Amino acid sequence: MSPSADKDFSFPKGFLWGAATAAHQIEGSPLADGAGPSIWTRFAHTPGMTLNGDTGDVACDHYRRWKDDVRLMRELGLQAYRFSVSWSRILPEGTGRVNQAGLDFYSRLVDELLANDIEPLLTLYHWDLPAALDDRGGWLNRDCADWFAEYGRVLYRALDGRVKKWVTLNEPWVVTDGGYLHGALAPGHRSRFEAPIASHNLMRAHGAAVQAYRAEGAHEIGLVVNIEPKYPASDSEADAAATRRAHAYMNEQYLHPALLGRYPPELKEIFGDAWPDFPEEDFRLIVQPLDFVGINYYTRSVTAADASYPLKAGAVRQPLGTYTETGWEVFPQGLTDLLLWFKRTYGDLPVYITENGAAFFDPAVAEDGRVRDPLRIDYLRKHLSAIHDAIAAGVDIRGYMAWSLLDNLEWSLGYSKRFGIIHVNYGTQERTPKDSARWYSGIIESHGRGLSDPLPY
Ligand code: PNW
Repeated sequence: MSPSADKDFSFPKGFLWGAATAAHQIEGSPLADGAGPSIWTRFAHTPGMTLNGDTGDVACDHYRRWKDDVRLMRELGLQAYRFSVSWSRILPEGTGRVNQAGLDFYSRLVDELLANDIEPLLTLYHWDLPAALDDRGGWLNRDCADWFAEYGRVLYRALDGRVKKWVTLNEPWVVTDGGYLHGALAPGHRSRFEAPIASHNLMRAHGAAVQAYRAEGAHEIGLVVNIEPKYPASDSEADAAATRRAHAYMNEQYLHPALLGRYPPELKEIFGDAWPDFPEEDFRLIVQPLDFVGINYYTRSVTAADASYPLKAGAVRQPLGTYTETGWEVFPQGLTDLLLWFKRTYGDLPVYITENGAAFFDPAVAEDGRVRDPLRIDYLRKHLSAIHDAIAAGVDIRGYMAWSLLDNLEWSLGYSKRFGIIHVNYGTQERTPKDSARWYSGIIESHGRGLSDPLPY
């Protein structure tokens, strides 16, 4: 479980070591060069929606500093970089007219990555829907499947020769739970009735984009989900049932339709009269063969029944647990458990860990130029060890992307949470690799063997 000196940390040949970001969280300049607004630009500019009114207008200024950022990746020895494309830079109205300048930005970025031997993993949708499409109902409109496939096609045609790993959606669960059920994320709706419709349409859009890829593309495409194991808080019947529901809601709601062509029965129980009977033919669109699944892992939850709130059973705080700045328990064993569950349930599909990391309180850049973040090193090390355990148990894991390359905009929490392995000074935009980045760089260089070395502090 925990890294230890006597363990042989060999990782499969070709295992890819990288880091991840998302467009809205790092780019800034959201309306530059003919881009249209996204729902996140609107949301952040609505009073009260984000902490301190923080917006993505500047973020990490990556839109202008991309070349320096690729140089930093190279200096750290990253082999892969997962990023997302902002849909409304490519199609300012969401469909129709293509904005060449937007396409050029990503095309240059991809060229620069390849010139530095860094493999691009491109995510089509990391939450920044074009505002023009939200005006047409956004993910509540069934046409979104066609809109998304059209957008995908533009990118496949422009980049598939150079980008070989594609992701349709990042975390449909967060899009729906945050955007349509609880309203903490754009577009900020709160409706038990909208949530299942948005979820279902996201999955139809995923299916349509994969279908379009098979016609245009020659490499690999997959789906990225955030999942976390649910453990019952006690051995009571009620907690067991709540745990089953929580598991279906977060872990099976998207993987079941995408890989098995059906929803878990608990969803009807959870949503009650808000759960529609979806047309059978929709599942034929949704269940497309995938080349891989991306798993984003941050935490677990210990689940207790909560009669007043059946939609989201209460997560029980662990008195002896270690918690990150976002209030998530550090629980590496959960990642091994989850990966084994994935293999048992869905079979031998290749898996990438497409996000894993933690926000901790980091000290300022010290006089010697270092940012000492031992808790983050400990977090990454234990999770890499947990991944190694899953590989040893036969799960086909092909790579690991640390979240995140840079400190960045944590959505409605603004700039208050730092997940980066590289520190960003938001006043000067100066980047400083934290101790965790230097440590990770050594792990990459040793292809994981360095996990058994003593920690550098
Ligand atoms: C992911 N949850 O979001 C996103 O893909 C990133 O953009 C984000 O910055 C990162 O994790 C850190 O938050 C999540 O509540 C948000 O389970 C919420 C959850 C999971 C992932």
